[in-house]
Amino acid sequence: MTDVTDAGALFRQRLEGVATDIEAVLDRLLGPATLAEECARPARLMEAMRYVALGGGKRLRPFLVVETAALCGAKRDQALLAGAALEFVHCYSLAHDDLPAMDNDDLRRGRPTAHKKYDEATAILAGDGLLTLAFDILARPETHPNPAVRADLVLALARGAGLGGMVGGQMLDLAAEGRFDGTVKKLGAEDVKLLQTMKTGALLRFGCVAGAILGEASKEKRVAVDRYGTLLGEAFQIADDLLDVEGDAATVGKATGKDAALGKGTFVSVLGLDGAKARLKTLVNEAEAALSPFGAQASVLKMAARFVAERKA
Ligand code: GRG
Repeated sequence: MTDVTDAGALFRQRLEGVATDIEAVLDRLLGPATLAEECARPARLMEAMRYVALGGGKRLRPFLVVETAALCGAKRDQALLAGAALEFVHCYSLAHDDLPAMDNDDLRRGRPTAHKKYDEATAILAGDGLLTLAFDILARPETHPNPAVRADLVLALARGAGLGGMVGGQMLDLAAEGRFDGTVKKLGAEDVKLLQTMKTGALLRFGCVAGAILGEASKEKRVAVDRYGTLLGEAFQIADDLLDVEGDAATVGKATGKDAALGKGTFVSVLGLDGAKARLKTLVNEAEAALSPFGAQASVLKMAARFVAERKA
């Protein structure tokens, strides 16, 4: 049996290690030098992209790429590049989600949101720039020498981030809020699950699958990390919904209490507080069980599932 205390300390150490390493990679990728076929890197746009991408954050998604890559025998440098691509997509989504046309938030990661710090047009373009750069990175030979692996990564990220993934989930969320017809929708448990699987879960799932793609893992291992990522995504969102109800804005780094104020359908609204907490426990256990093909090697990822469920920010 895994020693929870040791695994917890090891998990925190690994997460911090990835956060430090990914920060350096993101910084390098957002440097001022133009690349082949680029004409110029406009200073204000570069600065805003750096503000959005380098301003803190737990770096959980790159951590998932690095850890699953290690389990599947892929190189850490390559995992950090794929992780950087994923983090860029995540950061773009946060900047766009904070815009007045979306959630209209003033605070993100404990700092002014991008449109508050700059202006709306710059925040939109910074997000666009980060999204595009993510696919640029995945297409580079330094991310993986095998073009089929790179194409697989590009496809998987596009599917997770786009119409049938995160962007589609955001659309379902806005529609449920009554943005397009003025009627707040009463969502059932399955509606909330679908919406959140797309909006939040799809990128976390990609983080786990990316490691298996990079490591050209067996079908069994890819299916295992895919399932782990799917369960982790749901756990992450339930924890997020609980933080919105029970969290403290200063610790969470953004406004809380917004879901109830908007009458939004969340895991808490459909399952109740106790039901959501019980579901969270089940998900953590199932996520841990999904990693059984990796045996004891998966102890850090198992702790990651607990961390996601118990996080305070
Ligand atoms: C605008 C295209 C578009 C999509 C927006 C993911 C998303 C869709 C919006 C983010 C809004 C939000 C707060 C969702 C809840 C879950 C979530 C993604 C929380 C933030 O992720 P963390 O906790 O953040 O990993 P850090 O700052 O640690 O990176």
